[in-house]
Amino acid sequence: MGFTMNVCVVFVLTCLISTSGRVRVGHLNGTTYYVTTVPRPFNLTEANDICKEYGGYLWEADNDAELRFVSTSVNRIYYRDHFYIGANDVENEGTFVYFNSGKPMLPNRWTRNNPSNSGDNEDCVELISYSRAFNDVPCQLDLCFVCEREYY
Ligand SMILES: [Ca+2]
Ligand SMILES: [Ca+2]
Repeated sequence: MGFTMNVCVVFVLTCLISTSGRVRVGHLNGTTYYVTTVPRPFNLTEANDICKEYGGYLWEADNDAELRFVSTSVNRIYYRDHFYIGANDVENEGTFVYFNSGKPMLPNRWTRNNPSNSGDNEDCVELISYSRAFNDVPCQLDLCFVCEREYY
């Protein structure tokens, strides 16, 4: 009986993840965070639309508590540690803003020697979860991304 139950639970979870293409990573202060499960080149509009299908938008870290929570949560439940977030400097090189709100990105939370704009081609931003910090990267890397949804 216990064994059968476990198999069912695992099966249901697998189905949910494979059909929706996302994993819920946690919930903090009225917001739920998700990561996608299939790494792919990043298109901000397209990715934000995918987050909208989940009722949210691309993740915008508003403060250190949120950055810490999301980093720790993805480390705990997921085997990837690099994720695109909803920030970019496409419009104005070196000025990073959030895609959905247009607000300035959380300042001074870069990994060492970043933002570097290496190869003059780093206009998207990844979270490096074990560093709890960001790095500017090309938008064409195969990465999953983080969505957030305000919880009702
Ligand atoms: Ca750049
Ligand atoms: Ca960089």
